[in-house]
Amino acid sequence: MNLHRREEALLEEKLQARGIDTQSVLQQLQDFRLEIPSWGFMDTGTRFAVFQQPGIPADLKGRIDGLAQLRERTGIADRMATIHPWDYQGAHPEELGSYARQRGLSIASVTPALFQDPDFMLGSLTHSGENIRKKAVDLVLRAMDAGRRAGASVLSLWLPDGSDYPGQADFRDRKKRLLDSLQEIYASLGGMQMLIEYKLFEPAFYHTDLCDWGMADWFCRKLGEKARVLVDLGHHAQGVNIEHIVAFLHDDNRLGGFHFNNRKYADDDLTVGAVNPYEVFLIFNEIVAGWRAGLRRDIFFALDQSSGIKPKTGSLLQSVDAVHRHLAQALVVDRERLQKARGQCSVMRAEECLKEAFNTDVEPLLRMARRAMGCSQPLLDEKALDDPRVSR
Ligand code: PSV
Ligand code: MN
Repeated sequence: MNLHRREEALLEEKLQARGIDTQSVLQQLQDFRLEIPSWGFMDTGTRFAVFQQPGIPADLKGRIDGLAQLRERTGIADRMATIHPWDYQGAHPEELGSYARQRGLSIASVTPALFQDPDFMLGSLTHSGENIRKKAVDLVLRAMDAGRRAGASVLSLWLPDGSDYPGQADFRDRKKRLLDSLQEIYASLGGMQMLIEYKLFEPAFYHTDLCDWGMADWFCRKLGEKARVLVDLGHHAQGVNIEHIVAFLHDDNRLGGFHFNNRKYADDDLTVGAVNPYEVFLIFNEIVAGWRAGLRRDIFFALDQSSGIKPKTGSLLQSVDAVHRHLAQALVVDRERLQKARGQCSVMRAEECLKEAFNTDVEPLLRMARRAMGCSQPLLDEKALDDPRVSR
């Protein structure tokens, strides 16, 4: 037996002792799918400068080629989150959709970029000017139309709306206007689903119209079943317990999707688990627990990152790997023992159950899952670390 096979057999034995069926874990690792943001392949930076990287794809087709490389190495990254108008300029959405499909990939969601037009400086869907608000609604409808024609089934909304100074905005009026705008958009959804993302601050620094999960959920409930909350890990205040929010929303059928990244201070879109891998594990632990309890499985998992200083494809690979890894760790939690420890009010035993899973080296499981998915390349080899758009 070579070293890899020995490691795999050993882990299988270890899991058996925890009452965990390796085959079922492997199946769940293969069934999992992760969406990649097209903007993860674009140049980015800070508000001080944009750093240009060589060989950045000029259009969505080039970004889809990048996605094909991710799928080849990870098996699970096979769908693209797109942004309108950036990804759709000068292109036929249908053609973009079939370009993806020919490669075994898909365009899964569309987000309207409501944050660049100077007309939206003081608000988009919340703006006090009827014309401007209509312009924002039209932009969302156009994005939705383009996305739908490309095959997307999800309208993912994030608003830059907020104010910078006390007195500037009438909170109540903006709330009403936002509901009106969203209702108009919701009425055109057809078969699509709507995800509503919240964010604590930025670009606005005093108030944000959708600043937390409670507000996002309030709008979703007013709209209807097709609207659910999207949790972006970078969009909370310091120290907020995101896994608690996740469990709370999931339990109520309101958890629609994720934007995975990592924050240290604010929405800095660091690669997943770069600073706090335990948090990602704890989030997946709640999701897996919810799934075991029969809660809905159709959650849209996506990355939301765009590294300014790491090579693009390599850093996306790191994040896909981290997401898959922490899911695997959550799948090997000994839930019976955890339940028992909680029943005994043994804080120590309960915590140790989670730490045991987090400290399990799940690399052999990931390797087996990727092998079964026909991945032909190692996930993070020297080429991926050096990047210049990787390739073999
Ligand atoms: C801005 O914070 C942001 O990263 C949001 O998280 C959106 O998901 C994304 O941009 C695309 O609009
Ligand atoms: Mn996001």
